[in-house]
Amino acid sequence: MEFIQVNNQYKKHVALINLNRPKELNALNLQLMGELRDALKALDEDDNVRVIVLTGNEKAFAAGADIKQMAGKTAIDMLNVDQFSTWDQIKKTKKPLIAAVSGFALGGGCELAMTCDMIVASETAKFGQPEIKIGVMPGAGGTQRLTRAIGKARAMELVLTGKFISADEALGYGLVNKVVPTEMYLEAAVDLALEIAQMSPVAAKLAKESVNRAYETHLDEGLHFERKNFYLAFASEDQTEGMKAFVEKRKPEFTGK
Ligand code: CO8
Repeated sequence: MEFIQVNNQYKKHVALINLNRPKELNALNLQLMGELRDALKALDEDDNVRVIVLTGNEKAFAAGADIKQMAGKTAIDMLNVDQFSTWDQIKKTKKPLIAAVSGFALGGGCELAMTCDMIVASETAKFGQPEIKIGVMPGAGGTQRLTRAIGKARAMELVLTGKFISADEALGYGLVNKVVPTEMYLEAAVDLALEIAQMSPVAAKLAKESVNRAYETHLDEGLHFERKNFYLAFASEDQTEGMKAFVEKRKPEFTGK
């Protein structure tokens, strides 16, 4: 892997992926996205990993798709490269995925953070969809996920002006889960991951899938989907263990079975 670093045993049951193109502010070129897709797939299949944290560096989570790589492309080049199949694959990650964001999360970088399940931000984080300033528009979910996350009026303003919002504004808008001092953003994201990693991995996957379903369907269908996953949880040893441990007044030992 040239543009990312992967640690599948960063902390107990928590894996860490670092975007690693610091000179280019982690601009998301095709190779980086391919590496990220492959790493997430491998971590999703790794039984020891229960939660994944994705981060950049203090200055940038990612400043967007690689503009230099896209600059000379035609519509047909873009169609043929089909970079969004990589994004579709990333979206299929079953385990909880937390973005630890500091500095710039712009364009595709903001879209990547929003593809994660939760965002922990440093107080210096900046979010935005500035594609309009370079004559295009968001293409990896920005118009859809941002609108769902912060509402039409605010999303429209960010997408049409390209302006950035601060971490505190993002918190107020409901885009991020928490804002912490810069020196703590990774630790805070990992703490959240460790908390989730103590839960049943089976239940976590089913619950993640169900929450995401709320964005893709109407209420009746979503409730139906939730119910099926709720029943499915009862097929796990973790359900037996979790409820038994409650009755016996002890901490459950979840195995992911
Ligand atoms: N692509 C390529 N290179 C970049 C990018 C980028 N998105 N962002 C920064 N860089 C490079 C700069 O060119 C510069 O390189 P060099 O030193 O060789 O000139 C280096 O990173 C450092 O950048 P700056 O000198 O510009 O740093 P500043 O601190 O002055 O400015 C900014 C930081 C404000 C973040 C500025 O770099 C900037 O505006 N970057 C572009 C932000 C942007 O427009 N992002 C959206 C890109 S389009 C997009 O994301 C479409 C998504 C849909 C498809 C998704 C598929 C992956």
